[in-house]
Amino acid sequence: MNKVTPPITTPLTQAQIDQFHDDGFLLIKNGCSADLIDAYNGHIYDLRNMDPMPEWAACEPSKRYSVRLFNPHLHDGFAAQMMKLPIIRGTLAQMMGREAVGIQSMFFYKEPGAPGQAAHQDFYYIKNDPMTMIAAWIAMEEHVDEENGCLWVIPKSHRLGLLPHGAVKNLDEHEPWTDETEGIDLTKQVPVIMEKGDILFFHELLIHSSGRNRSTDRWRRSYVCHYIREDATTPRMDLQKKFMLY
Ligand SMILES: O=C(O)CCC(=O)C(=O)O
Repeated sequence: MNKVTPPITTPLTQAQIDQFHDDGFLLIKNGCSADLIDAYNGHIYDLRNMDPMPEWAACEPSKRYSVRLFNPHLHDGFAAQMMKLPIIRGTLAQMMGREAVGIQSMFFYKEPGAPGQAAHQDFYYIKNDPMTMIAAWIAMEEHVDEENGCLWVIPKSHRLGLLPHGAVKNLDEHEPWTDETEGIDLTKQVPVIMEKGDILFFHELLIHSSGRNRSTDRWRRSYVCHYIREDATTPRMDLQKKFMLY
């Protein structure tokens, strides 16, 4: 018997779809319930708190809550389910005009003091064809703001095309091992203040960054997944597995 495709939701109004294409990002308030976020946070904490840590999640024990967990959805059922939230599936299909598939996930703990990410465009790191990639960034804290290292974006910068990237300049704020977009006016960045369960969708060419977590007692956890249209491909060998969202 043929498998029936589960019905898909249409969470966005036409005005929201237009806003996403116009600005390069769209914030959905309360996209995920707080108790689901709490359960996922607890689960992810337990993974890195294990001794020994599972091989796929392992890092230097002193850095267990500063180093991001990379691609947990490939190893962990809870992480895979969080990549497939129905609101994300429906939103992406409306933005892309067709079903999306997940290709990458990252869980950021960003404990107090942890550095942020220098300004960049995701397409610089993850080429894909046709260019359809969108990120869904889920806030996993009560408050995500300038102090604990929220995301900053340059509205409409996705219209600039792919810009050159070079060495990170401000090592006080940002991890040194990434690259930074060059030749842009960073004063145009605006902070995206979020609350637990809010989901920010953003275009692969949107310039975005985050600062160091300068709070003394607040983490800045987030779960970020990257999606491409179901018919698109990426040459990245580590991201070949396409995760259906149903
Ligand atoms: O969450 C952050 O601090 C940065 C995330 C980011 O740059 C990304 O997902 O591409």
